[in-house]
Amino acid sequence: MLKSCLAILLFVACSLTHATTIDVRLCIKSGSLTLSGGNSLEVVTYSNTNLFLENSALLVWNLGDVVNLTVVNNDSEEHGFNADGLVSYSTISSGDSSTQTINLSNAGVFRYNDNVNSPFNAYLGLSGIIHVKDPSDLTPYFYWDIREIHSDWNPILTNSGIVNITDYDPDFFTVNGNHNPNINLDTIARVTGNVGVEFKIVLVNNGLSIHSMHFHGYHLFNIDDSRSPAFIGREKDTFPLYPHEHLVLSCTPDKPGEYPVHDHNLVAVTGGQEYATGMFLTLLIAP
Ligand SMILES: [Cu+2]
Repeated sequence: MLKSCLAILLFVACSLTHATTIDVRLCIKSGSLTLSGGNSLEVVTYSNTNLFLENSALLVWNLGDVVNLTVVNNDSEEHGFNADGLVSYSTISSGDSSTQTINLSNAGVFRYNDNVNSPFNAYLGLSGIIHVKDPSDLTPYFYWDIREIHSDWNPILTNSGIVNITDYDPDFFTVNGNHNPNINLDTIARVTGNVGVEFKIVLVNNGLSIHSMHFHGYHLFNIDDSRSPAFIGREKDTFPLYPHEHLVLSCTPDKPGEYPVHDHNLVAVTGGQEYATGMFLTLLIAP
């Protein structure tokens, strides 16, 4: 009998000389993701609470800390856990768990995912964002975990069925498991700020398609790009993001206003063929 998973959320101030050790428990659970137009689909996610999460947990840890990460598999299939450059687990059987200790010696963004049955388990929701943050960085951060869903696939994949990657034709497009207009209620995603005050956005593409996020109103700087260091430093208003890659953008707004951000591939602004219930949100900048 597995004991229920505990929500462990620690905000710890740390100095460079005193590493803090934190215990984090991620539980693999399946459940229902609410989509636009009253639709819903079964997904599988990593939850850091005792509840099912519609989108895998955002993990923000401090540089220098030590994380004891326990992954509990409450699903009926075997799963794994992998974050390139950080940690990799061997397969975890249904009902089993596995713990590893991670020394956070490098700041940065890491995509985590279930590398079992790749890329389908990660597609089903078993993928997310780890941000190892330098505690001296006090910039407000926002996080966009972007992905698509091919609604025909989920009932097949969650019942151990097989799909053909060449049939991929996604019809729902989400940010943090959410969509326009509800996404603007997600304080992790929805940028709110002030003129002259820098903010940063971490973007991770946990889907299987390329997305290209287009910002109205402002130019942003690419300050971290997993695809190529050659892209870092560019100032632009549209940023392509390839599957399983990440970007970090910086912006210091020069004017107040509410400006849209959306995927320039306009099919991704839809949900169930309805416009504009996909990847569309706004930046709200006060004077
Ligand atoms: Cu536009």
